[in-house]
Amino acid sequence: MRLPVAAAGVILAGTFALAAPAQAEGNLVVYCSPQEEWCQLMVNEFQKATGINVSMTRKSSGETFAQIKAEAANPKGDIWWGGTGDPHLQAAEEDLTLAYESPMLKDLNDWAVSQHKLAGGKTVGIYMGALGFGYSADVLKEKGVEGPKCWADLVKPEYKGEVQVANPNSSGTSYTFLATMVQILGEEEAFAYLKKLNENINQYTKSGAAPAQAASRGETLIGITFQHDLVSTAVASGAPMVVVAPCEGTGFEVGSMSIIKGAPNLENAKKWYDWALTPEAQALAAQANSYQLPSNKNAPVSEHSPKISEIKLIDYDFAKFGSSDERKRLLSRWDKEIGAAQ
Ligand code: S7P
Repeated sequence: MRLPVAAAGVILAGTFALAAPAQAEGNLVVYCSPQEEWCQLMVNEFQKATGINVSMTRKSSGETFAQIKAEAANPKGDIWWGGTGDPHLQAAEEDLTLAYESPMLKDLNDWAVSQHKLAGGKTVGIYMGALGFGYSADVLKEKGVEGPKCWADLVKPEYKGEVQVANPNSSGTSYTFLATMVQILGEEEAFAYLKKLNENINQYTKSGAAPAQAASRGETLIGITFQHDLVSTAVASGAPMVVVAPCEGTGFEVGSMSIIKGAPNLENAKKWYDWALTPEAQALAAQANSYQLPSNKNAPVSEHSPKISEIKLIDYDFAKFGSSDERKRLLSRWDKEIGAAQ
């Protein structure tokens, strides 16, 4: 998919107005894992709608999981909003988050409710997005190489030093990539592939979306990220990004939300949870240049959102790859065999 950048430059205006209560209604601490711009807009609109004073920290999915775990004896956060579903499932299994039945559940797509059921009610899907990779058509032309179409292409010698992806310890995107390759190729072949790919990698970044931004600036030819992050980059930078849905098929995330066990402001965490599942709150994504598929069936889908029905998705096994043992084991194998070779 090649983005019509001129058309993509228009960011949707707000489609609703939230009531603005006058008085302060207590506090809420949000740990936020999507892009900063979206986190900030959510916080501002929630504060306006409820009068609750929000303090927000933005960190990648793996980093947020590690923080919640480190704080378990004395929780400081109330709600973890966004980030890939696997570490939310791990948090549920490790009893770091709380079960909650929102009245909004009935309005959600099946894939969002499945996540809730899988975690015994301790997490819920808020958006969905497919993994892929992308490059700038201008940079490709300068380099004089063919554009890759498949995961298998990324290990070709012509892309030596030209591929960027995040570190799967900090980044949910990169863990999704690791789990996707294991599911497509089988574990042994996947690690052989990752070792070969390592020869073409110029940097393992901390944040999952960073390789898309680097590709738009020509700092790397290819960035492996979620496809919606490549779209956001194209819209923000105007670079002629080519978004690739890999020919073998690809994995996807169910971006999730969880209430932290021991939340100091539990009632306000539930208010955020219910509000974040409304069509109005989910419509804020496009205003913040974020193009995941929303989980509420009545939320608008941006014209810039990658068309999930046209992407060959694998049957991603969230129960297995979101389980504590499997995530720890795969990350530790990645550290030994790939990270250590850096
Ligand atoms: O940019 C949006 C997004 O890709 O960020 C979330 C997630 O935290 C990925 O970032 P990291 O790889 O840095 O953890 C995704 O859930 C979301 O779609």
